[in-house]
Amino acid sequence: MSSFIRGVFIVSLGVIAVSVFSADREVVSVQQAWVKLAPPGAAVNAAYMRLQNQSPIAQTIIAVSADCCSQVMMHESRLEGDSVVMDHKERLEIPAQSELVLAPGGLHLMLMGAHKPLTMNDKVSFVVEFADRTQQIIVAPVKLAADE
Ligand SMILES: [Cu+2]
Repeated sequence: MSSFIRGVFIVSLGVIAVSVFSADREVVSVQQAWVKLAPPGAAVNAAYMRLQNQSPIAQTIIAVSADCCSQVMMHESRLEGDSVVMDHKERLEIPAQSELVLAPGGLHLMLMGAHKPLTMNDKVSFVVEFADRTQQIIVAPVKLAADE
């Protein structure tokens, strides 16, 4: 219960901050954002997207929150022997004038502690916080697979 309350509190703060800062930030454009529909009973969901940085300086994501869930972590999947393991990332860097791809089998956002199970076509609203303290909202639908 306490973690649920903390999650709501953080999201509220995020919304207030975004209304102040959103005009500053058109540096990163986001394409093909989606949240993978999880099997019934799953405790977590994963989100994927392409982040394009048109600016001449690298952009670094230091934290992400979402309205659906008490916590969002930045992860990278990799093979270790026959099993897939996930490394926790403290930050995600989008190189200058380049892009960072979050896709199944690699980098992803891990959504923990959903307030209710996510279902097809739900929209998840993320608040992404960058190292320069600006924030950006990303909205992603829940789907079975990425668009082709
Ligand atoms: Cu993960």
